Amino acid sequence: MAKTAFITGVTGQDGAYLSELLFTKGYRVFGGYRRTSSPNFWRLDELNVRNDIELVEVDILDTGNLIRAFEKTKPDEVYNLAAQSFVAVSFEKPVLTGEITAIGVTRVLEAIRIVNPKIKFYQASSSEMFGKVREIPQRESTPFYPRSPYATAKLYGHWLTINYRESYSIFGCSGILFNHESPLRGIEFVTRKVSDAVARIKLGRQDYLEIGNMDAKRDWGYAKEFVEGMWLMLQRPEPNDYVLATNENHSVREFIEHAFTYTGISVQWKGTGVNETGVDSKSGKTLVKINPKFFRPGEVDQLLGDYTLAKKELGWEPRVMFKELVEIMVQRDLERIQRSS
Ligand code: NAP
Ligand code: F7E
Repeated sequence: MAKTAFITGVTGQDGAYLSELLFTKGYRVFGGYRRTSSPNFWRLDELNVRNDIELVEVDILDTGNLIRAFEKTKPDEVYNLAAQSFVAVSFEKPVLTGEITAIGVTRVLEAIRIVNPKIKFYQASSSEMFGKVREIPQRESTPFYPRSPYATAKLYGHWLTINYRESYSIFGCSGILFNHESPLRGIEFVTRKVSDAVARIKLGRQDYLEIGNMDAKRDWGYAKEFVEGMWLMLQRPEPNDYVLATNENHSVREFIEHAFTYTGISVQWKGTGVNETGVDSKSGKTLVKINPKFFRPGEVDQLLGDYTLAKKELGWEPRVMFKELVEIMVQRDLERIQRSS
């Protein structure tokens, strides 16, 4: 019989790709989305999955709401992707971030425990939990050192998943996912902000890009592949926690350089600190400026993941690496912007 999955946060980047993946595996997919005056289904439309998902209004701030949703839909698997996921906003809204990203996990796990403790559970943990990194590269056993209210909230959800596994035998897996990006990434995250701005600059719709700390390094992978790892975790005989990463890291600066290079523009860096600019090496036109408003009170300087365990136990490994990822994103933004003219 076909399996049933419930995805919280189905309107987000990963929710869209995970739905698409689960349909290829014959699942019935219930998608939890929160009520707003104008729900945002653009990602589901881009992947053409909106009509196949059975959409259910669910807010992870409300336990009763979750209990009723699981009672009605009777899922075999729950993927908890809902979160206030933007690190910068977590410094502005630390309490709300805690309510959604940390306590939200308790609400989902309690609903599972009450409705049917045999439901398999995936928790979207994050490489941000490694923060001020204690070892390089980071693996499942690396000690955590969160550097933001977001990372601290994720750490709570991570340990709670382990706690419910040990206390109530709930099949709970925590995926410690390093940054994963795609053309469906929210525009506020640095990769998509850059791919969109570079495409606009190339097409003459924007003059320059304003950016924060260009020296931060991230291990950036492709979201479409990372959701495969989420599903694989729930198919194992025993639950466990896994790092998913590419084991390569690059700076924000490199991301910008390669994005411009892909469009045929070569960037040259001039000046230092907040006065640094990126200029078009042919025309001398300023293309990149630093704006300190994008600096964070606490920064994660570098992340690099070791996915050995996922490769060994799940047979998962990344295929799309840095340069191809940048190109996929810039290309899609060029097409989008051209279409919208
Ligand atoms: P995303 O695009 O920001 O999506 C987050 C989702 O959560 C959206 O659907 C959002 O709904 C929903 N949401 C927020 N508050 C909610 C609430 N109170 N009740 C119900 N739904 C709520 O994030 P993503 O990139 O797909 O990431 C998926 C998950 O993985 C998140 O938990 C994120 O923290 C985690 N994660 C992401 C990465 C990454 O690199 N992408 C890495 C590690 C972990 P709206 O559309 O209504 O805002
Ligand atoms: O920042 C720097 C910024 O916001 C990456 C989330 O999915 O991945 C994501 O968190 C880096 C940081 O992602 C700008 O300071 C410079 O060092 O794209 P980001 P993130 O903070 O790494 C993890 C794994 C998650 O779990 C999160 O949910 O880029 N940066 N200039 C900038 N960042 C942004 N957003 N905007 C800038 O202008």
